[in-house]
Amino acid sequence: MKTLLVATKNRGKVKEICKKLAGFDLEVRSLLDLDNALAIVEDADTFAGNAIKKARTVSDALEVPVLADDSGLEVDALGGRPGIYSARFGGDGLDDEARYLYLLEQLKKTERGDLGARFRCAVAYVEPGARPVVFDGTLEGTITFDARGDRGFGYDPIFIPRGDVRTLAEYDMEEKNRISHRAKALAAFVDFFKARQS
Ligand code: ITT
Repeated sequence: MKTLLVATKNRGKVKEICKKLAGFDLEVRSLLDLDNALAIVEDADTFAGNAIKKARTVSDALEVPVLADDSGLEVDALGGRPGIYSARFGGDGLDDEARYLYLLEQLKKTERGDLGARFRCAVAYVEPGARPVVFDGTLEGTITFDARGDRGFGYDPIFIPRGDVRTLAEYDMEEKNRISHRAKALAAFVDFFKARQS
């Protein structure tokens, strides 16, 4: 069985990616399984750029194929922030709840009624010596001040996918994995991967 290394330390991402790639003849590993502390500098100004940096850094260091995910939440009333800064919004050292509460505080300050938002995900796949391939996914929705749900991770408790009344944190993983930004990007990766193997 082939091993696919995913260049992430985010446990929420690892769970969703493993589930999405289950049934494939692949052993999925993440940076959480390695002792190797690789320094990855995420200084690109797009999701795709950062996903490529993560995948390329790890693939070059370990000389294996690597998948990476860069993702985040864009809030219209905040001019698209936090976007690529989603993991660090409000500063280091905040947990997920403190971070989404910080976002809600920023949103209150704008005094705009616009609650439109979207999750974005770029998945990059890099093989040693090959050019990176990138797949994108988006999930449109709105922000709610009534945070609820205890599944998922990150900003899920304050995000309501378009056409629903539940937050993403009220979805079980299978359901989130059918509609999410990450699921869409991974589905495109799976198509690419399958086509290459046949
Ligand atoms: P790695 O770089 O190790 O993969 P990270 O969490 O730092 O982990 P990113 O730089 O891509 O990853 O930041 C993504 C952030 O966007 C993540 O920490 C969450 O705050 C948010 N996010 C992304 N996808 C999400 C999802 O499906 N649900 C909720 N929040 C999400």
